[in-house]
Formats: sequence, C-alpha cells, structure tokens
Amino acid sequence: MNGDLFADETRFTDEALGEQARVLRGFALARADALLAAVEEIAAAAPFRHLVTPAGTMSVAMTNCGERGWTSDARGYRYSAIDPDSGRPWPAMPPMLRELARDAAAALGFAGYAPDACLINRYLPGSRMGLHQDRDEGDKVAPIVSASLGIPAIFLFGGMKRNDRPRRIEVRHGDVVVWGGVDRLRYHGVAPVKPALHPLLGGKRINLTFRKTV
Ligand code: MD3
Ligand code: FE
Repeated sequence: MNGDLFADETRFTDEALGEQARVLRGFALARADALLAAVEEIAAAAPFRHLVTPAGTMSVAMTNCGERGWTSDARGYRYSAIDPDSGRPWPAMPPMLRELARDAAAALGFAGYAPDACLINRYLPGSRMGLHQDRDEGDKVAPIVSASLGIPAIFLFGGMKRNDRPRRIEVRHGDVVVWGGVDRLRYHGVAPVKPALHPLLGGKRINLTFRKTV
C-alpha cells in the first residue's frame, strides 16, 4: 500500500476477538453521515442524559431508540418501552440503523438479526465505562452490534470473569464490533476517552449498541 493513509494498516484490519466476536473496520463508514443525522433526530425527541445507577451517575450520556430502551435510576437498571424523562415511547428505530445491525451480524453468520433496542452512548473526553457484562437482555446468545462514530476510544475486551485481564482494542469512526454466541457474555468496557477532534463530530464519540432484549 502506498503512503501514510495505510501506514497503520496492520493495526486496523478486521480482527477476530473471539470465536464469535469480531471488529469490522470501517463497516459503517459509508453510512456514517446518515447515522449521525438519525442520532440527531432521535436526540431531539429523547435528549441525551446522564443516568444514575446504584453505583452513581454515569460519565457517559445516553438515549435510546427502538421498541425498548435501557434506563436506570438509583434502584437499578432495566429495559423500558417508555422514556422515563418524557413519559412517551422511545423514538422508533430508523430502518437504516436496523439494516446496519442486520448486515454486520450477517457478516459473522448471525442471519436474520432483528434488534428491538438501540442504546446510544455519547462520550466526551474523560467519559468511561467500567468493566461489565450486558446481561439485562432476555436473549443472551443473539449478538450485540456496536458502531463507533467520532473520536477514537479503547474498548476493553475481557473474559468471562471480571478478573480476566482485558485486551485493549482501539475503535475508530466507522468501526463496528459484533459479539454473540459464546462471546456474548464477556466482560467489557471503555477506557477514559482522550481529547481529540473529529471532522464530523468535533470532540465527542457516539456509540450505537443494538440488542435483542426479549
Ligand atoms: C462485549 N457500550 O452500552 S459495547 C454498553 O462503546 C457498552 O459505548 C460500549 O458496552 C460503548 O453496554 C459498546 C463494546 C464492546 C466491546 C467489547 C466487548 C462490547 C463487548 C467484548 C465482549 C463483549
Ligand atoms: Fe456493554
């Protein structure tokens, strides 16, 4: 390959993270503008908010679209069909988002993936997500699909036990991660995001995670 554009090619090609987990580099790139427009429209109806959990207030701001959304208060977290801030259903999941998730899941052999929830996370410099498992979903085998937009972040990709030392995987604008089946319940998190500037998003990172919650 020629020149600087591909200087880090070896670090940023598709990568197997587990038997049924993979990073698809740039998979969402061609749809990034449309995804961002969709996120803005969703956030206009269901604004980003810093949820409170039993452990404290999250540094990541969140909203949702789809039939259900992930939400939390001091008593605990859950999926809810209603946005507790507005008392209305979450905004519908735009077909574009549904199709991205379906196409990415199909690339790992999960045919016919039909998520019912999309959690949208907004990170500013310093925002982080501690190691956790996604286990509030009824279906613990169906994949979760995650699309990253904006400034880079380091995913912490752990094992089945909290104490397993996580791998650090940099994810950039347009990258998609899919994990399902045997890798579905791995511990994971996001290291504190470093300040950076992205031409489309400025100083922030948006992550969309698609789930099948029932
Ligand atoms: C799963 N969000 O919202 S999942 C979450 O970047 C969440 O905002 C991440 O975890 C974020 O619950 C996107 C990324 C991820 C990375 C590694 C994993 C999920 C993983 C390894 C195993 C299982
Ligand atoms: Fe998670």
